[in-house]
Amino acid sequence: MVDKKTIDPAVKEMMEKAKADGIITAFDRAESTKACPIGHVGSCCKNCHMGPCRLVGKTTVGVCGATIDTVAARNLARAIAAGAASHSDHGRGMAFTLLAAANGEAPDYKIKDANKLMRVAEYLEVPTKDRSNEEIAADVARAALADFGSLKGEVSYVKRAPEKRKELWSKLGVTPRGVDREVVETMHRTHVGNDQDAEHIMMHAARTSLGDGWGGSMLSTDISDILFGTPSPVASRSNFGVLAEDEVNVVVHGHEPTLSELIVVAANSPDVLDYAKSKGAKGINIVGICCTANEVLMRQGVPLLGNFLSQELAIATGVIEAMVVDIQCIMQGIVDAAETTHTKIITTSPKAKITGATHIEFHEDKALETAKLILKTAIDNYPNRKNVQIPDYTDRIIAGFSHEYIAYMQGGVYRESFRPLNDAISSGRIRGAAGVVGCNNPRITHDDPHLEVVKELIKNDVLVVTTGCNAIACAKQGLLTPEVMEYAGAGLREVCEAIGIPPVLHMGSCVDNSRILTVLAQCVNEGGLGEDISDLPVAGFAPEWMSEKALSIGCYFVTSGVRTWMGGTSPIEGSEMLTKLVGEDWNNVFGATWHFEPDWQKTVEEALAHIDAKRKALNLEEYVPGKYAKSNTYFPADYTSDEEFAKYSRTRAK
Ligand code: NFS
Repeated sequence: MVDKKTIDPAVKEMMEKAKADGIITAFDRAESTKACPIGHVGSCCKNCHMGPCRLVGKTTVGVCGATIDTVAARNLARAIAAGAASHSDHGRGMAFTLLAAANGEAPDYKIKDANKLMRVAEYLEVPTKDRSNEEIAADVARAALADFGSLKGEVSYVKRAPEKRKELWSKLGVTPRGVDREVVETMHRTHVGNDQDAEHIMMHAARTSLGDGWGGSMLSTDISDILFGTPSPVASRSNFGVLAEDEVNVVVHGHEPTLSELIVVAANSPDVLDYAKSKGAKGINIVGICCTANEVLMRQGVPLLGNFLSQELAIATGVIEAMVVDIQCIMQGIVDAAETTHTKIITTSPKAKITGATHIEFHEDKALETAKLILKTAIDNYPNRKNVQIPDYTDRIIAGFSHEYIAYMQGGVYRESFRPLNDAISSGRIRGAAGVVGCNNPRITHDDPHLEVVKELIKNDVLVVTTGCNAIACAKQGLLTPEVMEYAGAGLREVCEAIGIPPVLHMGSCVDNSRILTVLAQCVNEGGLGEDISDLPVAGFAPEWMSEKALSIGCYFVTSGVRTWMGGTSPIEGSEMLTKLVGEDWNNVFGATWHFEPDWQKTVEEALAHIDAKRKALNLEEYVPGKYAKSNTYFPADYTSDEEFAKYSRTRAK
């Protein structure tokens, strides 16, 4: 059990209200449902009906003879395959939407970023000369769809990786061919009586995860940019205070921007607004939860209500007319929570229904019409509010740092490059960079390791890029604004002030972790920091992970060359061999290792030592803390303590 359930004051306030209203949340269920100690460490095999075999105590092999190492590797590989499938099936959906838009079958969608379309066409080898955007887009969509079950030797985007990394993957036989093929092969290999060598199983898990990162997820990000625009910095707000007392509140929750973008459009149409006013509301307030929130924040500035663990508590406010969900990270518990209030849970994806929810299926050919119907349902519900309470906490944020914008901000349209960033790293102004990403987990104090890891990194001059629920945690506690320089080390602060960026860059949703891969490849290709991603002084973190998608991300970070730490307990703790394989031996295979470590402080210490070792190997200038300080007046003595943090945090009552 965790000592504290959350550090977010708004979430705390809602927990009290939920308790009073009889709403049971994931926080409560995590307390009453003990994790199965055998499955939790990867030692339970249920891949056939001779079992499940629980490999514990004197039982060291399953009925078929499978060892604990084989069982743990099969479980991990299957989880990675499920994560890769989720990201990539989302990506496939985006490709189908682009195809429909290009063919005129989805009239409410347009090609918003023609420049990006041209760049993607080049990657996918689609001819562009003397062709209309629609013709190009249709071929781009077809090429993307073909990539999923590719007949070729490799997914198209592998070409975006540094030469050395591509050669390594090819030598190891892990270059992903197509994510469908890798996922299917994982399921095949892990069926009873098939691949029974842990190391061999994990090599294929690596290939599957690479199919996600450099295939499905990267395509998803690129196609979303073509359809809805490539993000650039946008200001917005976050936390429960974004809910409006006198407007119809609609929460978009899930992952695909296809629906949420259209809901934003519909909410601004005069007929819908007039209808809302006819019911006594002043307007319509769209806010987001989970990664769909990051998608519409980055492109439309839609405020963030909260991350994964806020979904049930949001309902407890009593002011949400509709929670509109599509796919992934949606707790079934929201339906029960909604029973106590007037909130309508509306499922929309043909792939995901929830018993007890209202299903209004969303199809691209009638996108705006469906979005309006959903909003009308929410508006009709506005007069039904009963017991309302909005926690009065909010903070300002700046989000929207796509890899394109990061290149642009370092030199403008004509001179965009990664040179200033690479130079800042070489000189030791910036010690290194880290991607901090991933979920919440009620078995870990909500948002606590997320924030501590980020604060400690920037204090130590490590530039942070963030996505997913970490990005939302940072947003809620004031870490996504330039003012957060107060927490940053002197060198990092100087660089960020010169470029005009915060030291924590919001890069989007979880599929947008592919943007981080692109940035890493661009840093290598810029020159001066080695020849491979594994040469860079960088690290990856998922401090509060829980989902299979997070395992796929962790695995592709590592197999792309980024040493990575996942918080909480280890899903492979049952196998010493497997723990050593990914945590030590993979350094000689992929040039990076993968760690599961509950002590966040230890993860940061190890990461800083790792960053320094990489700097040394590259013969970069020695990093000296405070070397670039103009004065130390802006260094709070110990701003990682709760008191100091409270002083500097701008999470406050409105
Ligand atoms: Ni990603 Fe985790 Fe979900 Fe987003 Fe949040 S829980 S793996 S961060 S919302 S996908």
